[in-house]
Amino acid sequence: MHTILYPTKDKWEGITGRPHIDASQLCENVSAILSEIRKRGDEAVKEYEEMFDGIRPEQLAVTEKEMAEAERLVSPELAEAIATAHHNIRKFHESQRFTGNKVETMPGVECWQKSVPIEKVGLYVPGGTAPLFSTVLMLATPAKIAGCRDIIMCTPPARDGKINPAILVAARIAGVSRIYKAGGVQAIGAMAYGTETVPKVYKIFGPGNQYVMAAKQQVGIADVAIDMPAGPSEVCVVADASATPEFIAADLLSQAEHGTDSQVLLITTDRHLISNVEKEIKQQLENLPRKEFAEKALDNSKAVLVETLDEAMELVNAYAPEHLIIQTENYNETAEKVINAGSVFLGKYACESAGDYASGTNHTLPTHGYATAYSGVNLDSYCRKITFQHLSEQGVRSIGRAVEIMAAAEQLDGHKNAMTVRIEHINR
Ligand code: HSO
Ligand code: ZN
Repeated sequence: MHTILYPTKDKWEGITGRPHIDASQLCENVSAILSEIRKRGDEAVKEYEEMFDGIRPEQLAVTEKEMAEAERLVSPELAEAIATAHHNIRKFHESQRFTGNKVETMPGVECWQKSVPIEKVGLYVPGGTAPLFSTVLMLATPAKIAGCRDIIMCTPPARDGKINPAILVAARIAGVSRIYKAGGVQAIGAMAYGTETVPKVYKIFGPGNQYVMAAKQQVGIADVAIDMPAGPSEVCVVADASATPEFIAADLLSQAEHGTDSQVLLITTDRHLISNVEKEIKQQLENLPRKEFAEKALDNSKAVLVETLDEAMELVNAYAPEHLIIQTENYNETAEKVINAGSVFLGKYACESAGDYASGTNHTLPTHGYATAYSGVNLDSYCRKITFQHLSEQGVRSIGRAVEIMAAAEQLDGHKNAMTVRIEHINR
């Protein structure tokens, strides 16, 4: 970790900036693959599977037999842990249900919103160095609660043609309707356009590498909605002298082990804490199987010493971290200053892992500074708010004149007339 002591504000950009992702070369490759999927459907998906995942799936859809086999392969202990996590994720996302009120804006003019689920959603779950079946729960559980009719999922098979059994078990528990063996750009294309086997969806969710992201962005222009843009995962820890270095080191490492491009930032008011955390990191790294990833990520990470917690929080808000852990004596007070963050963890016991897996909050969150404008995935991500209105005769009397005058001023006589014929009707 690089230590930065009392940086002045003109140095902040160097701390908050993310590495620039050059997507131009990548975009061409991605759009070439997408257009093949659009043209040739299943056949193209299978070809790219063979090219990129080293296996040509005989059929894309996961069978009932494969689901049953997965259930046998997952240990009862793991199945129970998944059930615990699912219980909490469901409980928290159920509490997000929307109840719209009818509002009478003027006598006889009633307006209201109704939350209606998106009928067809597509979830993407990456394979990669560690198959993250927890992401299945995070994406599918709220989709099910929202009432989405078709919840499909794409995930790449391993070289033996199989999908990690925990991914399949999590999908079953969370209520995924259909699973397909496809990864990368080809999976995104299949869900965006539809193929003979994979149905077209209206919105695509889920993380992925740069190619998956680029694909989501491209299909997101005209073909489907997407959850959010994304970059590498990141955590920011704010701590004062009351914090426990052992916990902070563990939190930073838990993020760093995700991948070499993970972002880790420690902001503190206590100079000693930095060296103590560094000592702890060294020790804990020794026993970390994913040490190599973590070390590389830490090479690009920073520990920043600031004067006050207010200044710390200003820097946090400028950075807009995906995850923010606050380990200060008065963490509730510190937390009141949060403006830009994806998900916030308070006190010394709320580690990011709690939210990554089992507390109930969602772990699909805005990265790369998008926390300035985006929320993480939640129940609303799977719904649209449709507005309704009703006007009585009295309602026409209430706003009819205003509508006529505004329409005339916009020189839209057709608009004006739609109200005028009604005013005349009720005056007849
Ligand atoms: N920290 C990741 C989610 C995750 N961690 C899944 C472990 N498994 C992004 O929020
Ligand atoms: Zn994680």
